[in-house]
Amino acid sequence: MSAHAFALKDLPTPEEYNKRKVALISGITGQDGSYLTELLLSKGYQVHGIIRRSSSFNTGRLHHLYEDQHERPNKFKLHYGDLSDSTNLVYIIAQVQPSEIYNLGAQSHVKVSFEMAEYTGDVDGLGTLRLLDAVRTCGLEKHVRFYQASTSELYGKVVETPQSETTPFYPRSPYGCAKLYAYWIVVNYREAYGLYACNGILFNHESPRRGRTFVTRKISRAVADISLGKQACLYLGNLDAKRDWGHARDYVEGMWLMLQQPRAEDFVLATGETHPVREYVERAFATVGIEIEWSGSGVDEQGTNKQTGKVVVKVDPQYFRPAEVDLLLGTPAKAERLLGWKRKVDFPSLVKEMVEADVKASKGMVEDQN
Ligand code: NDP
Ligand code: GDR
Repeated sequence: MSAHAFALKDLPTPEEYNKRKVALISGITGQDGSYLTELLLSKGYQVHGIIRRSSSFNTGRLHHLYEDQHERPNKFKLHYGDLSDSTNLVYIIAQVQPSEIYNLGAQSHVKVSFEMAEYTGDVDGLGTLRLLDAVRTCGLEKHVRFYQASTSELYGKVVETPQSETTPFYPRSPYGCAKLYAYWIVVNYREAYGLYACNGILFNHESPRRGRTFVTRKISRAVADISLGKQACLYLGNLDAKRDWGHARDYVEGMWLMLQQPRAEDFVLATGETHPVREYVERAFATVGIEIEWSGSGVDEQGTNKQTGKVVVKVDPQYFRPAEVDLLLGTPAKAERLLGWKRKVDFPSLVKEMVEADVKASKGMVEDQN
C-alpha cells in the first residue's frame, strides 16, 4: 500500500480488484476512444471517460453510446477533466477506482504540434506523468493496469525498417518528442513502482471516425464532396510520405489485449505494409470512378482540367511540416506471437470504407461520424 495521503483504504488484493472490470479512458471523445468504449462495453466493462469542457459539441463520436447511458447509468459515465489538471485527475481516479486506465488523450496532430509545441509537451508528455502520479496518489499502483497511447512517430527519421519494439527512436516533431517522454515515464514507473503499464506503439490507424484534418479523412471527405459537386480542388502537402495504415477498430482490440497479459510489456501494432499518400489519393478517387491529374494547368473554377476533363489535385506548401517523417513501416510480429493479435482490415478495404462512409454522410443519408 502506498504511503500517500490520499491512498484509498481497504482495497481488495490486486487480483480481486482486477476482476471488477472498470475502465477509465482519457481521450474518450476521439477516434480510438469511441471504438474502445464500444469494445469494452461489449465485454461487460463499466466504462468511464474523461471529457473536456468545450463551448461546442465534442461528444459526436459517442452519441450512439451516450443515449444508452440513460438506460444503463452504471455502465457508462463521462467526467469533466483535463490532462493538464492534476487535482482533477486524482479526484476522478479516487471516485472511479478503475481496474484499467487507457491514456488516449492528447493533442494528436503532428503539424499542429509545431505551432503549439509547449502545449503539446504539457498534455502529451507531462499529462501522462500526471495520470500515472494520480494512480500512485490514490495508492492504486499495484492494482491498476495502465495503457499508454505511444506512437510510430517515435521512430521519426528512418534508422531501420521494418520498425519494431527494439528499433531506436528519433522523433521529428514536438508531438513525437512529447510522446517520447511519455513512453519513457511509463517504462520508468513500471520498473520503479511495479505498475502494470504498457506502451502500445501504434502505427497510423484510420476509420470513418478519423478527425477531418488527418490526411486520409481529409482525402475521403474531399473525394465525396467532389463526386457530389460540392467541392472543386483538393489541396494537399507531401504526397510522397509513406505510412503503415490500419483500421482503428482492429487496433483498439490490441490495446485491450495488452492489458490482459500475465506481465506488462510494450508492443507494436502495425500492418507490415506501407503506402504513399499519393496512392491513398488515387485509390480514393478510383472508388467513385473519378480520374485525377496532379497539379494540372488550365484548370477551371470547378477544379477540372478543361482539356482532359480530369479533377486536379494540387500541392499546397502550407501543409508541409518543418521536419517530416518520410517512411513508417512496422512489424506486428511480437503482438501476433504473444497477444494473438491480427489486423483484419487491409488497405484497399480501409480506403473504400472511408470513402463510402463520407459519400453517404455528404449526401445526408447518415449522420457524420465525426
Ligand atoms: P484524436 O485526436 O481523435 O483524440 C484525441 C483525444 O484526446 C480527444 O478525445 C481529445 O478531446 C482528447 N484531448 C486532447 N487534449 C486533451 C487534454 N488536454 N486533456 C484531456 N483530453 C484531451 O486521437 P486518436 O483517437 O486518433 O488517437 C488516440 C491516441 O492515440 C492519441 O494519444 C494519439 O496521439 C495516439 N495515437 C494515434 C494514432 C492514430 O493513428 N490514430 C497512432 C498512434 C498513436 P477533444 O475531443 O475534446 O478534442
Ligand atoms: P501523421 O498523420 O502525421 O502520420 O500522424 P497525418 O494524417 O496528419 O499525416 C500523414 C502524412 O500525410 C502527409 N500529408 C498531409 N497530412 C495532413 N494532415 N494534411 C495534408 O493536407 C497532408 N498532405 C500530405 C503528412 O505530411 C504526413 O506525412 C498521425 C496522428 O494520428 C498521430 O497522432 C499518430 O501518432 C501518428 O499518425 C501515428
